Amino acid sequence: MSSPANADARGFSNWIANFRSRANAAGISDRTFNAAFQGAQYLQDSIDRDRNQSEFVKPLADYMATAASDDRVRNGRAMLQQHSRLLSRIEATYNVEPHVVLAVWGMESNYGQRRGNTPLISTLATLAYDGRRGRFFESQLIAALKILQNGDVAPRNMTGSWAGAMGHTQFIPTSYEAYAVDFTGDGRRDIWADDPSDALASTAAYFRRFGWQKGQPWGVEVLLPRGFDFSQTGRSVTRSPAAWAQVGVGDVNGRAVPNYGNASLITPTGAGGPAFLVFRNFDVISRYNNAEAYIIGVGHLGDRIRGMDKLRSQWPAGERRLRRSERTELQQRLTNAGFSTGGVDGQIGPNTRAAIKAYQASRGLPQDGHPSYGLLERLR
Ligand SMILES: [Ca+2]
Repeated sequence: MSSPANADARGFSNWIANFRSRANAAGISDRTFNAAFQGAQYLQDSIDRDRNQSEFVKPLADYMATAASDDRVRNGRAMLQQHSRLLSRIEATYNVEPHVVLAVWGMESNYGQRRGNTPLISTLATLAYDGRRGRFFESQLIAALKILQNGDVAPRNMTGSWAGAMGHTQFIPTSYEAYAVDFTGDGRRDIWADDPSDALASTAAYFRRFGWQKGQPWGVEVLLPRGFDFSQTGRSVTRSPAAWAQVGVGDVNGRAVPNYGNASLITPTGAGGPAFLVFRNFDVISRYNNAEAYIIGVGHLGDRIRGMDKLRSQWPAGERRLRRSERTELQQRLTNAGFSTGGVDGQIGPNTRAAIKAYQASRGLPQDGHPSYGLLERLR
């Protein structure tokens, strides 16, 4: 009898043979296809990691300690010196400041040290074959084949993460297709090379495309007055900084936040922990990765690189985020208790936050709308 692993490998070969006609239909030549799939392998590791990804529940305190560690800030400042000419040219071209580009670079690959060395075609083909998110990964695989066909990179140099993110700033192939640029002028958009020029310019191009506002912050840390009404928090409420100042929301020095446009007040760990007024550039970073922790990580790392202080408030220690099964349970229990979350899908969106706030109001709790473990226990 063959082992499950062998069965997977055999199924994988069959899948590649069937995929060829779909690739051809998308404009991929047999020549490109053969070169790309030479030596392609089924990568069990990518499957294992993909299945575990949704269980990423590290406390925000730990996540942020890594995202903007002293080492990463120091290295970012060194990179600012080392690549100052390149970063100035990128800023002049795309209106995105050096510290922003550096923060993405630092978060995505630790300034190019972890670009990912897994063969990309094998990774994407494995994840497309596996099927959990097969359609998504097949579209990424087609885009990757187009990149090879275009001659931007040789098959042996086309590597990436276990999930198919590529190069210094971890573009997925469809984003590369749409936004990568050739900043060095050699005719190739090479985000894999040791030289980070094309990768960093591509990131700036991406940010500009989604509306980056040069000279504006992503967000500003604020302090909240005693007895603050937390029902005003969350992305669904926007006001001018002056209006926020009227309800006692000011920066860490007690001053009104300058008018950078309308802002929402977010409290990522609920009533206990840092609070931020966030602006349009927060949304721009979210187009790169929509996880709130990631957006704040990039924003804060950039601020540190450009010389700003650490956050004034501490992230609460040890409060882990809810697993998917727990988020689903929370939604079910809220709905059962008469606070409809507008569906039970494990995704914490505006409807779930509104339901949490309504539940908190009914129990006399601070209405921070935060899906904490304590809240789940209270509902059990
Ligand atoms: Ca180039």
